[in-house]
This record gives sequence, structure tokens and C-alpha cells, in this order.
Amino acid sequence: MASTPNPPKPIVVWITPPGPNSWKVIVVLEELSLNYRIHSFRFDDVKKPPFIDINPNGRVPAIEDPNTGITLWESGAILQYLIEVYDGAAHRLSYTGLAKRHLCNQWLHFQMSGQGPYFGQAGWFQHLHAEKIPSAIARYTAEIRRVLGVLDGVLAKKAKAEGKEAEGSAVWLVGDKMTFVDLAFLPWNFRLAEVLVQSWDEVWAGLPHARAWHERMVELPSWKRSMEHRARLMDEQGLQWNGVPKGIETFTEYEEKIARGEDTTALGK
Ligand SMILES: N[C@@H](CCC(=O)N[C@@H](CS)C(=O)NCC(=O)O)C(=O)O
Repeated sequence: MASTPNPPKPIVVWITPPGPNSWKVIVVLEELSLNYRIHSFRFDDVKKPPFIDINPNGRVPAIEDPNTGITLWESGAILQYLIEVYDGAAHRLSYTGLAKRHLCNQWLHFQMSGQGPYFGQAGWFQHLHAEKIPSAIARYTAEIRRVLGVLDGVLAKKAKAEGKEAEGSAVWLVGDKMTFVDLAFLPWNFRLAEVLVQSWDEVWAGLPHARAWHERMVELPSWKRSMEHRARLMDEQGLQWNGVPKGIETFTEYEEKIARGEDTTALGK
């Protein structure tokens, strides 16, 4: 098998450590063992220069690849770029055939449009919106369960078709190996207990196939390394693992401070 070409100059990845989207890119870089460097900055600065000059939409992640001169934002587009340029020979996380390439594309679009924004809105209305709007929380919570149900149903059907119904048998979204689209779902699913304010068992109740798939990826050394980077970068910014600044005990306390319009960032500095 041809080896993955490693870029001689590090790919620069602009991130703010708390949110999940940047970690989609980092885990793929880690999984492909690519040469990269994280440029970490504060969430308060996403809509300001210099980042706004990199991404006019003011959202992370973004990358600058000095090896090709390409600057990109939108995590899905970044993943497609990394796969085309740096997994194009070995296909460790991708496929060559038309059908499988487009199935990967399909799942990536589903992640970008069906998982990311809905899970993000659920988190927003559950934790950060100043006013508690039960119907908005219910709407996005239901959508999370529906999306997880779609994933679980597809994985269950594949397990049956592939004769892999035994516990611990590896089933993936496309074909018979883990691809970048499986990894794309990992960072948001990793935050589900927080987003839904439920225990891990409650989150995955009735979704055994999706749970097993997710938990297989959580065990990957590439994900563990990604989360070690996150812990270090969060610490550097005075943030606890859940994004709450140090010095604030609970998310509720954080929410109350935000609702009162207090400057909570100062606590984490
Ligand atoms: N569709 C974008 C979403 C990126 C996104 O929403 N990133 C969050 C952090 S996880 C962000 O930068 N938010 C800034 C803001 O809301 O102002 C992608 O996948 O790259």
C-alpha cells in the first residue's frame, strides 16, 4: 500500500479549543499522522482580525496549508481537502470507487447539515440562550434523537447484512473500514451528555449500534491525543473541560452570569 504523503511544512489549523467542530479536523490530521500545528485563540476573537481575514464567516476551524498555498474554512471542506491531498495514495480513511466515494460524501453532508447545526442549536438553547424556551429545547433535542436513530438504524442494518451482529464487531458507515466520515460525527457525539443534560446511558438508550460505533472511535489513540491537546489548550485559556471558565462551579452558575450580562471571560484568563 502506498504511504500517506506527509507535508514538509506544518499545516496551520486555527481553532478555539472549546467547540467540537475544530476537533473533526484535528482527529483526521492525527489519524493520518500529518505534520500540522495548532493556532489556538480565544472564542471571543472569532469575529475579529486576524481570524476574520482568514475566514470572513468568523467561525472555526480554518486551515492554511503552506505546502499548497491553500486557505480553507468549513470543517467539511477541510476534511475533503485533507483526504484528497494527503490520503489520496494510501486511502487509509477513504475509498477510490465511485459509489463509496459518493457515500462518504453523502454522510459528510448529513453530518454538516443534520448533526452539527442541530446539535449546536440544542446546546445553545439548552445552555447559552439567555431566555429558556422549552419548545426550542424540545425541538432540537428531538432532532438529536432522530439523527442518532438514523445512524443507529443504518449501522444495525449493516451489521445484519455483514453478519456482524455480535457485540464488539466493527461496523462503519461506508464499506468495511473506518473512514473520515465516521470520524466527522465523533466530536459532536462526544459532547452529547452535556448537550442533552443526560447520563451517558440515557443518551444512548435504545441506540446500541450507534453507541458501540461511537465508543470504538473514542478509544482511538488519535482521538485520545486530540483530547489531550484540547485539555492543554483549554487549560491555557483558563477553561474547564466543558468550556466553563475556571472559578465558576457549574454550568447553571455560568448561565446565570451570562444572563446577567457579566463578563465571564475575565474569570478564565
Ligand atoms: N459549519 C461550520 C461551523 C463552525 C462553527 O460553528 N464553529 C464554532 C465553534 S465549534 C464557532 O466558531 N462559533 C463562533 C460563533 O458562533 O460566533 C464548520 O463546520 O466549520
